[in-house]
Amino acid sequence: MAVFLLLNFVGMGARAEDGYWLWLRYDELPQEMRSQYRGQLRQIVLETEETPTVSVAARELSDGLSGLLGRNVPVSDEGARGAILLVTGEAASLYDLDLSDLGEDGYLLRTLTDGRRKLTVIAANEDDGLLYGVFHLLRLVQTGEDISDLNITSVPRIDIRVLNHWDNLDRTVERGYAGQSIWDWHKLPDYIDPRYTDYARANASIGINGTVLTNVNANATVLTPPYIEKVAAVADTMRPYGIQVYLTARFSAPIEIGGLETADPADPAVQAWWAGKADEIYRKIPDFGGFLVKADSEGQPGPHTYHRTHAEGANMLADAVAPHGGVVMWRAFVYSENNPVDRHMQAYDQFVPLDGKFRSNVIIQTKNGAIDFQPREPFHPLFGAMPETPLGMEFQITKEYLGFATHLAYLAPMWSEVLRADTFVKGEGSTVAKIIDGSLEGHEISAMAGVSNIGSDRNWTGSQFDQANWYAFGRLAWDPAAEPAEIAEDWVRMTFTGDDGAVGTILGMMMESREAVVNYMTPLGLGHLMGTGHHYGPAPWVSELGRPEWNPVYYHKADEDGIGFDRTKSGSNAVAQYSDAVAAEFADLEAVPEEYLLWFHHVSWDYEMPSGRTLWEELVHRYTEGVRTVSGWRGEWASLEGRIDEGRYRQVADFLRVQEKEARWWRDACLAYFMSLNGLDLPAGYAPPARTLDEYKAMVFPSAPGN
Ligand code: GCV
Repeated sequence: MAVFLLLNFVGMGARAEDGYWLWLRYDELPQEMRSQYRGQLRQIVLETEETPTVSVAARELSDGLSGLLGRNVPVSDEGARGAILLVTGEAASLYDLDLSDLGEDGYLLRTLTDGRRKLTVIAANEDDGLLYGVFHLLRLVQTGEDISDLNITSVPRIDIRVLNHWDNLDRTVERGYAGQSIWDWHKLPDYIDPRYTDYARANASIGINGTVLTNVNANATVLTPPYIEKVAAVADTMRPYGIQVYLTARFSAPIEIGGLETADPADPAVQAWWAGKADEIYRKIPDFGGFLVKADSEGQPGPHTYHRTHAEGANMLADAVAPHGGVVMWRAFVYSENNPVDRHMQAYDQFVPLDGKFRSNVIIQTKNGAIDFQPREPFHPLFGAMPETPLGMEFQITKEYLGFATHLAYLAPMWSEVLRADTFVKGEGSTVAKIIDGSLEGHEISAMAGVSNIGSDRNWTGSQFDQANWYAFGRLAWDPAAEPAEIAEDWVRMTFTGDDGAVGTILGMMMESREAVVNYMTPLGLGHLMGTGHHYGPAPWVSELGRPEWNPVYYHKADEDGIGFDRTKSGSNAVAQYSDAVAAEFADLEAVPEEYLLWFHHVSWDYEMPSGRTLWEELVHRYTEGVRTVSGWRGEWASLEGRIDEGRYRQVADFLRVQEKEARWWRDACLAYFMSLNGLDLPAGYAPPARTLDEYKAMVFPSAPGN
């Protein structure tokens, strides 16, 4: 019985290896790693006013280092040997530190020698910068880096680094695969789940400074007084960690909860209602960030009902929050069932004419691609097409289209691919990253949003590996030029193990993973072949849904002769929405990058690919490669048994088995379907689909998660 209780306690306990502690585990480092820090990192000295954020920073540093080094690293009064100084403002001049380029969130990490004393200094203009510097130092120690001669300056490229929770007030999460929403609205504001603090810690550790608590498919109830109290309680918990709270604003709220008959943004009563609502929110939450809005999109209300533009709608809300320093993030994810134009082109068509018409505190939040978070999409043509308007990036961390929680797909390479893409709008080097960070056009505000993958599952994200996507989002929002492999390596070392061999194996799997998913789901520029509604599994045959662009056949356009969406002049001409240089590349069948081939071209099955294979053979090859890669990981992961704690080892092993099964299902179902159209055989040596097309078509998943 005693043994059972003990085991049970360990299983449930705070330090059990179940993924709860994310990359902030702070377990004692092996002796050979610890020894290099001897003489350094002995105590923490505050050369700054002790605010709530500074207390958090000091506690985090003390707890973290004490755990990692296996000895107490206290906060003490005076800087003896081995001190870590937390320095802000005036005190920096004592050490000859120049903080002038650090802005609000940047920091310096320096090693200084003062007589016989070796000091490690973390300096910043503001407390939040100190906190970020603390987490950077902790990361260096966690990953065993040499810190004997630090000279690091780090300043975020993006101002607003924000998670978007698509969380509903009843705790369901749209496109959530990690259990219920962590926001327990029913018990707020009286019960503050300790998890909120751990959430805040994790976000602060990667530089995230904002959170939108509610779904963009919004519920006006969150703007009523009782809910504002609840939001204020969450904001109070987030504040010491430098995290501002934002809400989604339902455009029709003045009617639904305000008793007005209209939500027309030109109506003075509507404007007054929103201004009053903003005042009410800011009275309770003085640092409220502002509103995120999905309007006139997928059934959400918006200004079009009143024949007003997105700019008129956004500006009304912007005016309401402007006196308080708030912003409006207005989404560009719009398309209409009544518009026969290629869905790819509709956001550009609606927004480009509005360039220059938005208030200065409006950011147009734009998904990375023009369709919807597919495993691979070319960058959205809006990037570079609205020079007068700050454009924010929206990435999806939750893997709605990349295998939900069970598939390993490390997303930083995908995000990086988009951030590094060159729009050529101002000549070579006009990257998407420079548009987002405001440097290309000189904008004052910048934002990057990640649709959260967080839920109340013990491991937060539904799988161990999906934590890496949350982690990488924060690191890329801070520095869009950061290397995905370096981010991944830090994460692996902090999360799983510092054993170099194991790190190499895991890193290899992660870095292959996104491409593997592309291969077994949507190779060569295919997209949106997923099951209806829930988007689980393959359904390329679906053709009868009400709106044309809800049907996979709309996207692949496969028939007897060929496959792919012609977006050149002979088709929708979506390529024309890109700059001339990019349009010329995408429009040219010979020049278009292979990975976007079928995104922009309808190509015959016997088209000869650079590999020498026909298009059909290449497609079969890619689908098969995708499955083969996943099968390979199972063996690689098995080689880590005993080197990774049992709980997490087992869960990953099981999930890889699921992924292999589902990758095969994707391959087989897609190939069976395409063969039914083109009548071609599989090339020699490739296994036939395991089941008939009818069997794949008959599979239904009415209860798939996240829908
Ligand atoms: C929140 C896709 C998703 C929807 C999501 C929408 C959006 O269509 O499937 O669940 O709605 O994008 O981004 O608004």
